[in-house]
Amino acid sequence: MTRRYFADLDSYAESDIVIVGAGSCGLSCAYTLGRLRPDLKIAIVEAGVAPGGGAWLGGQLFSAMIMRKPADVFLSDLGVPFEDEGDYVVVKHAALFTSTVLSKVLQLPNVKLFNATTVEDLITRKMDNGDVRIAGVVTNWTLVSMHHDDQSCMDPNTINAPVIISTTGHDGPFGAFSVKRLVSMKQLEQLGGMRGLDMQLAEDAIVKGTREIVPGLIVGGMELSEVDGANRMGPTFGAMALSGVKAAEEALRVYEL
Ligand code: AHZ
Repeated sequence: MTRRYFADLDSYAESDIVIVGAGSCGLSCAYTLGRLRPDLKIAIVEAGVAPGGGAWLGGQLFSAMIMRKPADVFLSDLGVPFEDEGDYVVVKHAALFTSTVLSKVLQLPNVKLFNATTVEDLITRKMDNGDVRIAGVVTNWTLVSMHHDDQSCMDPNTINAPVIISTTGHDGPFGAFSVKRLVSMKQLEQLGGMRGLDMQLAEDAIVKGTREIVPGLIVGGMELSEVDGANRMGPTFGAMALSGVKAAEEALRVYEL
């Protein structure tokens, strides 16, 4: 186990793409990218021990998962059964979605999930025009990250990659990590701040808004609502899957991978 883990850490220290956060958006992104491009080395860094983020349960602690169309296309591709309710579809238990996308992602030979690992910082490089680009992530085991206040200088690790896709969810104890860091490193003036729940507006805003925010960093899922001041959508997950697909497509397009 030790040899394999450290061989992976060594191999993925230089990755093609790093996805930060293994919630519904990050996992959908990894599934899309990993299958489209088996030649790319993709690292997923997830702070939690259990990958899946907020998607293990449907909204409000109920079990079913609602996905508005056209996310049904993604479910069909994934092989997750659903009931068709017209404008939206229902997966009978959210854990069916999360466990299926996880099992598919984890079987991809070019994807490595580093769970219980937190992204603590972003690596920056100065470009020829003087602007900054994001060129990697600084990581630490989550238990170590949680003790920076009472143990000094526990050195972190790094993963270099030309493309970082951040999907760390909306602000909270862990969330919106990369975009908050962009503000404190003066690469973004300020965050828009996630707005109240509006299902109609929220999903379109997140999918359409999924994009490169600063050179080297694409943001998707609910983390984006903190940048754009978009509404939250509450217990629907279609936009998370489709934002993940869009983040994957953006990565391949912007970086001509
Ligand atoms: O543990 C976090 C979660 O699994 C992980 N994460 C956060 N900060 C991290 C860091 N390093 C590594 N610094 C980190 N991992 O990111 C994952 C985010 O998953 P999520 O399910 O919260 O985000 P998502 O955007 O994929 O899906 C959000 C779904 C919605 S919508 C909504 C609402 O409208 O109220 N609420 C949720 C949870």
